[in-house]
Amino acid sequence: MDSERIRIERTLLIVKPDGVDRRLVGGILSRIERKGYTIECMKTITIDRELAEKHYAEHKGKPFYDKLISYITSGPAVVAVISGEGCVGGLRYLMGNTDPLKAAPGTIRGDYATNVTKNLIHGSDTLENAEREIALFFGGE
Ligand code: DAT
Ligand code: MG
Repeated sequence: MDSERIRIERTLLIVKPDGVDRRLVGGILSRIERKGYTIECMKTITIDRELAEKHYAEHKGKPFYDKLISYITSGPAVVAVISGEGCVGGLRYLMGNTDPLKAAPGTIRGDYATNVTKNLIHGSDTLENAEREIALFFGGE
């Protein structure tokens, strides 16, 4: 076995408000666990504007920014730290394209969503952002 390939990572998962509202949390977590990843910790919170703006700071000024912030703060979301081998990229692959209409069938967004704003799920895009986002949502816990 090539043990050098095994790199255990951590990433931040958010099941966004429409995922909670549509009762898709269990189905989404089930796919992530079935892949082989571990739910390290998890909570349901309504993300406030200040936290949302920190989380999505890189998108400030973009045409979809206001819609994104009002959507992510619109109701309860489930936030979790996921761990496992290569899970930063691995979770992104399970999620599918940002635009659910371009996401392949078999991916979470491809199977359960149609709208680019209500795209159900967030996963950190780099190791560096994963650590930043985990600190933002779970710092001090
Ligand atoms: P991802 O969530 O796949 O990492 P992103 O970081 O580029 O995508 O964008 C963050 C969120 O912003 C995304 O989940 C949905 C929204 N968004 C991105 N591009 C958009 C667009 N062109 N129109 C509307 N919303 C968009
Ligand atoms: Mg992103």
